[in-house]
Amino acid sequence: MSTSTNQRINGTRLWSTLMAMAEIGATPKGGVKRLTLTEVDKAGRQRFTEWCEALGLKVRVDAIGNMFARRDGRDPTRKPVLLGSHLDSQPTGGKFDGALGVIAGLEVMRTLNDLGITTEAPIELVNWTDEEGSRFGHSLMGSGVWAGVYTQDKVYGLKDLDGVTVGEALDSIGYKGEHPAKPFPADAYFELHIEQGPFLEREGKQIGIVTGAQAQVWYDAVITGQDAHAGTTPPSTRKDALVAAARVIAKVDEMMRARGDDGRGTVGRLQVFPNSCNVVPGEVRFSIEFRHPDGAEIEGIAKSFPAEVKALVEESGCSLELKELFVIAAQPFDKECVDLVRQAAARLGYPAREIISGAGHDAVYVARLIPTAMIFTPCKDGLSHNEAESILPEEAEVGCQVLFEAVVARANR
Ligand code: HGY
Ligand code: MN
Ligand code: MN
Ligand code: MN
Repeated sequence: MSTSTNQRINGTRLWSTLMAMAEIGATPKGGVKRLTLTEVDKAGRQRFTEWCEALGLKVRVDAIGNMFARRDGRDPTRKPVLLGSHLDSQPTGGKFDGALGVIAGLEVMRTLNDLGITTEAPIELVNWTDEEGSRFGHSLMGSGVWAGVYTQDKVYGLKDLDGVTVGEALDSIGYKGEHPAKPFPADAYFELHIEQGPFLEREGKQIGIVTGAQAQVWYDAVITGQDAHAGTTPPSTRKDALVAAARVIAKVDEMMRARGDDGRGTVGRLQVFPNSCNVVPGEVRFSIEFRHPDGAEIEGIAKSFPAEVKALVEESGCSLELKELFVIAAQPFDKECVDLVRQAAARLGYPAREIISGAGHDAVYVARLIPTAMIFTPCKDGLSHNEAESILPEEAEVGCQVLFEAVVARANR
């Protein structure tokens, strides 16, 4: 039984639930701060659990805090179709990055209940732990452990800037679940997400048929120079770690621009020590990340960048420790699942276009194990990882309707 287009999700309910989630960690500038594994994240998780259990979904939590809310199907031997995203946010995040995919998944479950539909295969709604990576420095953490990219022990030991480990944080909010954080048999995964870029809005498209995601490499850098008196230390004897870092930052920007419109190079986090006005900084710790749709570009950077940047830092009389945190290969999504998204958008008459994701998503790691596809909706001015992130209620509704059609078609095939 495939879904006919008269089975409509409830856009008003979807929007009010999105706004209810946005109240958890709401910031004065209209965004959210739901940093992973904090009390605010816990509040979002608890609200999510209440909503799922009110629908009769069975919620389980794995050892890394990933949450799975299961709706049984007619045939218990069928592998579940997964859908979802993440509820954690950036420190100055928007209301919709991640939350749209989780709350739209909830709306799919609510609509199936309203219509009294039991799909052939079970369906599981997922809230992945720490997609953003902004607290512990590893993005796609929960899906990465589930997909076997990271070991649970390695992730438990990751520390935030206050020295709190992931393991401690999971314990502190009571979300170190008893289920093993590893893959279980699943049929497919669908993730609805805002595009976080300008192309759908610019071209007047309502749906992005996401065919894959670009490659990335992330580094942690520590430059060591020498603390010195700002007034008495002449240029010839300075070992200024911040000047050396500035040269590295300029090089990252130059490497990005050398790759044209597809180039991406960012230093997003930087700490200066001792961070005192009249001390030449002796140490700087910062993040570096590069991305590109062509995996070979990232492989090239990963090969050549460490030696080039080491020489640059040494010219400033400082030393560099550069730690490659991870490389994410360019990830194509599953053709059959992508076609389900394409057919749903066409059936519903929504203008759509194929697109490669510039952002990383949990779907990137999940796609390594099971057939996966993503659905994008436009967002205003392509802005995200910014409190001003915004979408229209009808954009959320259109994305959710396509998600509903694709998931139900897959679960009933
Ligand atoms: O960085 C990313 O792409 C993700 O949105 N955290
Ligand atoms: Mn996201
Ligand atoms: Mn994000
Ligand atoms: Mn993301």
